[in-house]
Amino acid sequence: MSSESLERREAIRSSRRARYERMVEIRVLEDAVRALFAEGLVRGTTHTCQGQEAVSVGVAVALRPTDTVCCTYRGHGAALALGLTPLSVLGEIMGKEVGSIGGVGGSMHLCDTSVGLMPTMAIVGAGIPVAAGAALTAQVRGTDDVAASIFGDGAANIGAFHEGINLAAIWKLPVIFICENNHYGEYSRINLTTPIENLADRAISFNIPGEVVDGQDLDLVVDAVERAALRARAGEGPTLLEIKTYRYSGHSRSDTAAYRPEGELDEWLNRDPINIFGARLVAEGLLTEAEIEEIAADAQRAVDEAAAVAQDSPSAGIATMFANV
Ligand SMILES: Cc1ncc(C[n+]2csc(CCOP(=O)(O)OP(=O)(O)O)c2C)c(N)n1
Ligand SMILES: [Mg+2]
Repeated sequence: MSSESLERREAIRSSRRARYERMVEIRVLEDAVRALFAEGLVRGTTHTCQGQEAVSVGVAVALRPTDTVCCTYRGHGAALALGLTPLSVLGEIMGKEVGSIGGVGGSMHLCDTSVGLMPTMAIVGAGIPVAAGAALTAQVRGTDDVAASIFGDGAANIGAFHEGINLAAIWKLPVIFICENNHYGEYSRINLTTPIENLADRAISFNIPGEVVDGQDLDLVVDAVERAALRARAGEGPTLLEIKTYRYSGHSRSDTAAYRPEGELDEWLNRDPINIFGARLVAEGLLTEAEIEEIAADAQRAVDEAAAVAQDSPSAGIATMFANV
């Protein structure tokens, strides 16, 4: 699994077409997760990231596999982008032995350290101090690796956000704080919970750079994360990136997101990250319209196949539960 994850990671680092394919794969897999959940094949709860694919892929392109990434329970996209296969992700989500950690973690705890993915976390903001810790490791060991924490807009109102960033700023830790602002924390729109327009402005209070990034444009996400990584590798300390995006689905499970203002979803669908990047690759002569169709069909086939294999695989047994204790 590890070498396959690394190969998949290398693919998006070196090829723009592969970046497009990976975003499509994420979209198709997330749609499949919702369907599998509805069929009762995913237990507990699950949080999907349709609409936010450019953030996941952008971060994975800009970082190296030796860098550390912490992310949230909405982490299927980040895991696929970093290199995990559809089978290891779907297997984990379905609680199967073929999953990335043998099915004991499920949807909210994907992990593959061969590509730098720490166990994803269900506690809002929890990855922020952990990423600062991973960055401290790199600093103490004298490597030029960096750490990144991907967290939501809601996490910017959590104590760990302030503690983690403050510590990283004062010690100039090589870490990138990536706030994936999808405009909602559970069922509340950001304007109802947060009194400022741009969360990146909070960087001022830590005396670090803060930048608002258009999360619907993959190339802009890659550029911003690359710049922050360069800064961190050069010993200049952390950066706060606020990547503005939108989650097309509800918060979790069967949430239909009826609380959204009318027309808001359509506005964001008009700037879909997959369509924007696909059109750019067509304009660059790297893709044809026919290939766009083929890529969608191939992704659907691969995800359906992975789902079928996962479904036929054994569930995590009692022994697995104690294996890493
Ligand atoms: C410390 C903590 N408080 C509350 C919760 C319940 N909770 C789960 S998800 C969530 C919303 C977080 O929103 P955001 O950070 O914007 O991430 P998103 O779900 O939009 O990706 C909350 C409040 C939690 N898991 N952890
Ligand atoms: Mg949010």
